Amino acid sequence: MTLTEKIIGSHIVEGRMEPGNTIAVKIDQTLTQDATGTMAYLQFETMGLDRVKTELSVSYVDHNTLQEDYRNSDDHRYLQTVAARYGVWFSRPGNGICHQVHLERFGEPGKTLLGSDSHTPTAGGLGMLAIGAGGLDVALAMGGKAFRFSMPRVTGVRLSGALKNGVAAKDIILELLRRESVKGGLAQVYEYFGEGVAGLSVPERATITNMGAELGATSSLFPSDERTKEFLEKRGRAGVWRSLSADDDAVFSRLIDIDLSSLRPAAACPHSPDNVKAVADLAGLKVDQVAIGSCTNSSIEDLEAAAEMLKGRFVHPDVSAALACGSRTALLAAGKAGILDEFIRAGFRILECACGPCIGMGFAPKSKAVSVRTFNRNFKGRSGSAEAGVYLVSAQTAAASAVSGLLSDPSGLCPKRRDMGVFVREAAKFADDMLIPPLPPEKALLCEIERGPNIKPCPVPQPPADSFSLPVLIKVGDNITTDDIMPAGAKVLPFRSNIPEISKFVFSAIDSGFWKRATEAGAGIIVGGLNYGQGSSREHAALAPMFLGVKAVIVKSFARIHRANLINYGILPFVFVEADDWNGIDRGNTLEASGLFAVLDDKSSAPPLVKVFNKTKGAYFSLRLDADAEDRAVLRAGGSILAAAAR
Ligand code: MIC
Ligand code: SF4
Repeated sequence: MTLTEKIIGSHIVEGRMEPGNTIAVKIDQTLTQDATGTMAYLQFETMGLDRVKTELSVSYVDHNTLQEDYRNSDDHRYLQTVAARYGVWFSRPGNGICHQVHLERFGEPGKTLLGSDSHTPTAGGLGMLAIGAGGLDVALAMGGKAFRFSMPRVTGVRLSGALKNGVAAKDIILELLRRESVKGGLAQVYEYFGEGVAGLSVPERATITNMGAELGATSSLFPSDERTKEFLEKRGRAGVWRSLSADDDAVFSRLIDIDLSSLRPAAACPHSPDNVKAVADLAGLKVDQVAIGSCTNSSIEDLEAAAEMLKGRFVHPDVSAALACGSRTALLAAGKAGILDEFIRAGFRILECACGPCIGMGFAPKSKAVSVRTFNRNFKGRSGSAEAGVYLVSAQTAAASAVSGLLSDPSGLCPKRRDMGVFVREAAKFADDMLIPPLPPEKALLCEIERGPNIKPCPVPQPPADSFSLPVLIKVGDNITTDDIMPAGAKVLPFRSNIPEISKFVFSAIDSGFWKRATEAGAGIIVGGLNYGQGSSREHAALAPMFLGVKAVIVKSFARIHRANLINYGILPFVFVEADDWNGIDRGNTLEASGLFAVLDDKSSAPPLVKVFNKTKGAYFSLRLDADAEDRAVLRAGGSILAAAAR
């Protein structure tokens, strides 16, 4: 068996482990962050339970930390009090980015983790099956419901050889993105094995599993071995270690070979993580900004690699450079090891331990800037500056570029690495100081939940009608991200717990007329291409369109989490039977269909296709509802909240 099959096999409660089959697995742990967490806990509250039913649930505050007025602070207070009320750990603002802290403090080999953030698979670096989902699915998991998803195919990635000087784990995942593209991993788990694995530390493995999200994968997984044990021991958690790996005769659905010694430093160029080129081929590009951090590359090992490159040098006068550490523990360790001194001395700006620039919460680049970042996403406009181009690189490449002022290949320039063990052990002693543990049940029951005025109830969709005659509100192409649908950044994030307000920003970055058009029409349809809704797990990309009256989304294919979010909020997810039919539809066309109840009520594995009439063009085309029988029952009820209430 593959390791994926072993972990799923030990948690499966429904379905058969055959690729494409819907399965349900027991969830041991959940995580939420503040930008998705408020909605998740509002939904959890409606379930009427006294306490979460997982082994462990953690609420992190790491995204909305600018606090330019009361709104983010109100959300944080809500999150802290709701955590106290329902038996959830609370990670205070400043403690770090959810994925980094979870890896260091809570991750356990062999367990399952569901998180309301697409980079939850970071914990796969520890041999944990970790999956990203919408907030509502995480709320349901906190309530003890098994998580339903399509059994993924398991793609084996065999690593051989060792990385050369200057080449980092980031370059491994960038190589995979170059080969596979942002949709190459749909419906798959990437499982890493082979002699090259032992040479990678857990934080290096976590960089790779983190960016598996950019491949569109369901998850990514490394074995749990001696390096895993070493990682846990340094953090005083050796007790949770167990040895885990695929069997020698495991059968993978596909095999990818990567010879680590053949890799060179790489960069994902604007505006997609799969637009990967060798740094050497881009060398000399003038750099305006450098940012080191994010949940991808901000472990103590990353900071040490960068600091070694900075020794005796200074940030180039034309470059603005910043460090946002992934966790307070890593920052403390960096302080003890003299690494922080090096960053400060070299002229880096020190930001707080949070997502920060990765999601456009400050440190936006200048117009038309070349911004070099150790992050995982470089979608247009995500940095906060629509005209800036973001290059995704390793910490070594970022540091070398910060001092030279030009995109620089660090090959052969990286000094010998120091062992950070003693500093990590020291810092780990303080790891729990910014974590508030769950209260005992009798005390938790007495906790009052605080709700600020910006926290509005989650809107509930209308049950569907049997037919529709609706205008196409927008037509978009392939690989549309949830950042395109529902932008983030400092202006929009404060409204994550206020759907009426946030809905004004739907598609605003790519079509400023959308909100007005949708509001005037009152209801409508979205038409898109391949891999629609890739990227973030934010359910706001379904919730806000639902609030504006979007009844159906018709595309060539969906990204996994977004399709699930659409179903949760009662929006019909259709795919074209003939992809070319996309060409025949224009914005403003009226599309008509009937007999929807018969499709939704059909219990067979493949219900009938839906025939659609394009009234404007006088043409017919066929659609398939991308929903299995249980999804169809949810859609018939008008989404997961109404479906749960009806049970
Ligand atoms: C992201 O990296 O895009 C985010 C912000 O972390 C999102 C979650 C969100 O939109 O709140 C994600 O990756 O799921
Ligand atoms: Fe935060 Fe960026 Fe990681 Fe998302 S990708 S969790 S915004 S650091």
